[in-house]
Amino acid sequence: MKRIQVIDSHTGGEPTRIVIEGGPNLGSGPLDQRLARFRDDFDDLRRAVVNEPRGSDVLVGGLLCEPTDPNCTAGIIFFNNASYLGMCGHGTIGLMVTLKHLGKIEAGHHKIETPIGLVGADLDDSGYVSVQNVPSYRLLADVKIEVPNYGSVIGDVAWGGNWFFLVKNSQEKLQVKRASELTRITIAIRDTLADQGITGPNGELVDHIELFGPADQPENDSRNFVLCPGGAYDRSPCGTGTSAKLACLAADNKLNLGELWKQESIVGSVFACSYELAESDNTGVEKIVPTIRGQAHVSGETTLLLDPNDPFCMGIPS
Ligand code: PYC
Repeated sequence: MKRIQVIDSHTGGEPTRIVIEGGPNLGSGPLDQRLARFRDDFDDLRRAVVNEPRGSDVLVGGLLCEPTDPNCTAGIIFFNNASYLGMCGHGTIGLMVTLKHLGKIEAGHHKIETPIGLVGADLDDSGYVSVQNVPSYRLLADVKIEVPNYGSVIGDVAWGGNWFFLVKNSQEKLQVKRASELTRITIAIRDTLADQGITGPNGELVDHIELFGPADQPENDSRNFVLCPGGAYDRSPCGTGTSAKLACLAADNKLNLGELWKQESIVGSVFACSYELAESDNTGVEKIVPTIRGQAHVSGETTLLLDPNDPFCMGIPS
């Protein structure tokens, strides 16, 4: 019987499961190489941790890794029911609160290694975390697509640590009771983008779709609905999705440097965000460094049992 120790938390309603013991041995190379090894040699463990019957489509997993850089507090590889994530904002907030819960860190500034680069994370005594995400940018503006049985949709393609399509002309009411309908619509948008070959610069699938509408609460700037790659919707405002949103707002001169943007999720949780300009990386593309601030709560300490006699030991493929 294999045992995997995990800590569960949620960030604004969106769950994170951090594997702290019993995960695959991926060696000590750079995290992008360790992610490739996870995918190639241990993908069944990804499913075992996050898929049903132990997990659910909503759950984001994170494998806690030794960082290669001794100045980093931790390394992390995020994954979900479909695949692996470059970065995860709500998951990084969950990771920090998890490490605090385990007594491994104190409040203060920390650097975290991810497969797509370093991120910063400031943990408060109050349990709030401000994540300084990877440089984010808008790739394409005002892309118009015809979505079968739905109509014309206009949006931007942007990177915030994952690839997003941010719909600009949605009139959909963003209510949690409409989650099934919003999921159906955003899956149709995602499929149309793929059919039309609208991708990231190296053919990456634009696999996260965001709808925006007016905030419910007057102190917030916007409400969103975010479709994740495996078909679930993000209960939090989505850290990487809000980073992509900030990149679009900055590109349109609709949000100034350092100005606060309060993004509300479909369940009403909020990330308070702002951006700075990123250092030039010689690509000729202006990028921003978003800061995403939110709160997570630890919700479980669990040992997962992987019984080889269980026909669904390695999870139900989704
Ligand atoms: O917070 O970045 C995020 C995220 C990505 C997928 C689910 N949450």
